[in-house]
Amino acid sequence: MNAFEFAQKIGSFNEPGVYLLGVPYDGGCEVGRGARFAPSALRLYSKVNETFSIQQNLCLSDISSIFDLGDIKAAASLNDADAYLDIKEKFSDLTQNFAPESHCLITLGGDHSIAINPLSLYKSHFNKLNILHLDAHTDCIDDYMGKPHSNATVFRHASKELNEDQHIYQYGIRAALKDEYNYVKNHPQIHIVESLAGLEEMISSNNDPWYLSIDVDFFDPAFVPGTGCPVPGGQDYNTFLKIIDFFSLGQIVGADITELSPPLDKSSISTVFVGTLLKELVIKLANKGFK
Ligand SMILES: [Mn+2]
Repeated sequence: MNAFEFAQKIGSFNEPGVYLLGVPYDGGCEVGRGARFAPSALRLYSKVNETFSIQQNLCLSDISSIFDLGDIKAAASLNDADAYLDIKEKFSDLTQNFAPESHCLITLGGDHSIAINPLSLYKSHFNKLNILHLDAHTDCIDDYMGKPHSNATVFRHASKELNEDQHIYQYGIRAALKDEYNYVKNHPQIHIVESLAGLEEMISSNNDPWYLSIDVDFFDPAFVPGTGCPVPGGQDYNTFLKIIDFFSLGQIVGADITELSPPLDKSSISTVFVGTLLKELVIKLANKGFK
């Protein structure tokens, strides 16, 4: 496995810093698979992408505290349901030494079902937590096509384990089933944010830690066609830059990026888009300094 060009290979949580972890699993995806190839495509793209961020005036190569944990893989012989559980167990083992004051984890899918692992980890470590979910979908279906653990159900599961000081804010939502949408609207701790100005207000007025969960179909298919469930009417790259700029340093404590599907990305533009987004996010999270 190639490591990210800008990261040091590492086997476990140790030194303070930002940690990248690939989860090449797309068994939670019923249509448009291929997200299992995203971690390796993003690592490969990091070899050619510029390491300097003009927006943040900082260079990845000047930051020493970025680590690549490699990938968590399920055994190839397992069916989807068993592979999902195998990954859950391996993620739990790997994060035994995760310390929220010293470590920041960015998990790279895979389909969005894998996000249940970092979401559970962060919910267990942060009594007060805001989860910003950027997605075209609410991912709150109860049981999708007979599959309880899929990319369409992950936030339904996550929403069941929230304490009263943990909230989910969803932005970019533009596709849902009626029942799913009603569930979200009636859940006291899931909030659909309607505008960018509203999101800015929400973030600037809430200093509790934020976790960022990104499905790349948040973006318009014109920009990111390489994803399993594209929905028209999405956001653009500059909106993402504005969103991360709403956060003060240290306010984002972890993130996941899911649903990039390289086999559906014929021109590679989606990998370029997500690889560049990842660079900005890593710089933003690493810039706070670690002790
Ligand atoms: Mn989605």
